Amino acid sequence: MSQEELVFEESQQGIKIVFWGPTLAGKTTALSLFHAIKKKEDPESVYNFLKLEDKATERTIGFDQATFGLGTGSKGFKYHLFTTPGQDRFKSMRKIVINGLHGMIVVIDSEKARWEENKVSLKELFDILGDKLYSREVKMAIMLNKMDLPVDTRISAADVGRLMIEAGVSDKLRDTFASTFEVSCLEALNALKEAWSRGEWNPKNRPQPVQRIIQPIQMVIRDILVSELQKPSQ
Ligand SMILES: Nc1nc2c(ncn2[C@@H]2O[C@H](COP(=O)(O)OP(=O)(O)O)[C@@H](O)[C@H]2O)c(=O)[nH]1
Ligand SMILES: [Mg+2]
Repeated sequence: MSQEELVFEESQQGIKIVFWGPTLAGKTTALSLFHAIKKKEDPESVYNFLKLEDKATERTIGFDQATFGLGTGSKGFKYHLFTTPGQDRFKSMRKIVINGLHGMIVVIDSEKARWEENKVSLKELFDILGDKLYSREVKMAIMLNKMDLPVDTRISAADVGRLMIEAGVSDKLRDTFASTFEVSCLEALNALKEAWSRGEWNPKNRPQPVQRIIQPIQMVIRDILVSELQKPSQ
């Protein structure tokens, strides 16, 4: 099956959410974390997880894709999470991956040195999908990753508005910039490992860094479901 057919087929049922961002921003790590948590808490809700990377270099060679069920033992509703490959040469694949999406997690690399890469990535996103993001047909959350970096080498949520404006994004989405989720996949991974090695895990009281990764994803899922429910039935 070609990648195009796979992406198309997987998104036929349920909802589709895509992680977008420059290469090495942490998209694959965030999706892997989400997958690990679901597998721990509710293994029946995990359908599949496909990570396309070169094992030797750990570099992405395509997109990642994972499918989950909403609620346990549910017959029907599935949600599909995809990541886009960030490298220049994957521009056409990115367009294929975002085809038919309902929601978007925009991953920004908080490292100051990555400001330009973040800008280029945002510009491309809004060139392709700006109308649907402004009209909120596609739901969106912003994940500002790598907040574990030393303060003087990284930006914070307060800088995201400026980054967006520099990338040519209209401030129509000002409230979305303002609700940027500051996360650290690295801290989440450490917290997860530590809790699991102690044999302690309570889904109702997850470690803070882990909860921060889950929140934007849950928010986008909720926003999509609310708007799907409000649509007149066809
Ligand atoms: N310091 C730090 N590094 C991270 C964090 N999240 C991911 N990384 C690292 O950044 C690199 C790229 O991550 P990856 O998930 O493959 O990025 P992708 O290209 O966006 O899929 C890897 O070496 C990760 O270990 C984080 O929160 N903090
Ligand atoms: Mg990746």
